[in-house]
Amino acid sequence: MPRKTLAEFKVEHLRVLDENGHVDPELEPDLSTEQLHALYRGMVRARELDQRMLNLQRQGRIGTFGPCTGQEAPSCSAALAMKDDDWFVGAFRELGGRLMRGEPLTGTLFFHNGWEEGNVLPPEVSRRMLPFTIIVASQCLHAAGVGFAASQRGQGEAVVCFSGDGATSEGDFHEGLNFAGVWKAPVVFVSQNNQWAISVPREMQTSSQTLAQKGIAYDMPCIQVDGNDALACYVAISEALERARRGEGPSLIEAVTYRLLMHTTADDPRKYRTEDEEKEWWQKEPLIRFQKYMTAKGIWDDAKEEALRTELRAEVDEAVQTLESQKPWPAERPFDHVFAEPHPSITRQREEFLANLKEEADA
Ligand SMILES: Cc1ncc(C[n+]2csc(CCOP(=O)(O)OP(=O)(O)O)c2C)c(N)n1
Ligand SMILES: [Mg+2]
Repeated sequence: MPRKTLAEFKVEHLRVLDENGHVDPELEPDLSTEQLHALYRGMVRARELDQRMLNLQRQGRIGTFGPCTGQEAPSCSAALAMKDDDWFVGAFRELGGRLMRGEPLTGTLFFHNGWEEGNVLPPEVSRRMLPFTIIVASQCLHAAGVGFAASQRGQGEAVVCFSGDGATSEGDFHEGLNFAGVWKAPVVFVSQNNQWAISVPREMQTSSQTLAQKGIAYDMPCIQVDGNDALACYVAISEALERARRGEGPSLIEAVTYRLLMHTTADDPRKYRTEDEEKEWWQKEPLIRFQKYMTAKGIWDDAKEEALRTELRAEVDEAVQTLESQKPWPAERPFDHVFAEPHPSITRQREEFLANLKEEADA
């Protein structure tokens, strides 16, 4: 019997804007000036808040958080491509997209100050967004379920789910993709390959040539994009959303990017990577190339940049003031949010925690 080839696969890479902001006109999406401005504004807004949060954390004014600097493009592009009724399922490095979908600046400030309430969207935000997920890759399971439910309702909702490169080595990632595939759930999985899972480099935690190809196992279309190119991210996510809405099931997009800062403010990247590597990636970061692209198109200039930065800094100032004008926070408050109903184990832990606090105060 001759051997037969049953299937062959290829993985494409997509880039629309190069590092200098030059666009490939064949691939350029048809976005209005208003949309391009909104996308850039979303990315700069995340960068401004991220930088301020880093300063606040260093001054002891907020708790630990994971900066998103350098990774603004994938989630902001997704927010631009999504409809209001779609579901945004993030991990913990999608600040830009969350803000573009209406989360207030105070949300992340409260949350990273230990106030779980920061995760609750105010009633006027109608766009759908699941809370922050710290448990690596667990959101892929939620996304598959949300997508399945959406397909049962049949109202054309889709889901965009973010995870990291490290997440692709977790069981939850594979289980989520597997069932999304079986159910033909309308889910766009975006894997933000920022090269690092804390101190573990991408090549030490998976031998796959690309992360995109992990979708092939679940029979879903997959593509690798330049994740610092907001236009490539937008094109790939839009195509995958259209496919999802047509009932053709999930897709996997690998967005190649870089975590320019520390994993979280509790981490020191100097211990495991070189400054040269970081410098190289600062040359490729997403904001500068987008600004150059808009400038070449004649829709951006220094005055607009200055005005945008001034406006956003004032907005961030105001959010920080709101955070800092809150009344003192009861230290045991996080126990309120573990379960909807009181639970004996949580009640016991709360009591133990309060007893320890009292002991420390009396000491
Ligand atoms: C299930 C689980 N294991 C371990 C951790 C600790 N942890 C938090 S983030 C992280 C690395 C995640 O790497 P990646 O998926 O690449 O996302 P990135 O932080 O780079 O955005 C780890 C191991 C966790 N939160 N959850
Ligand atoms: Mg990573």
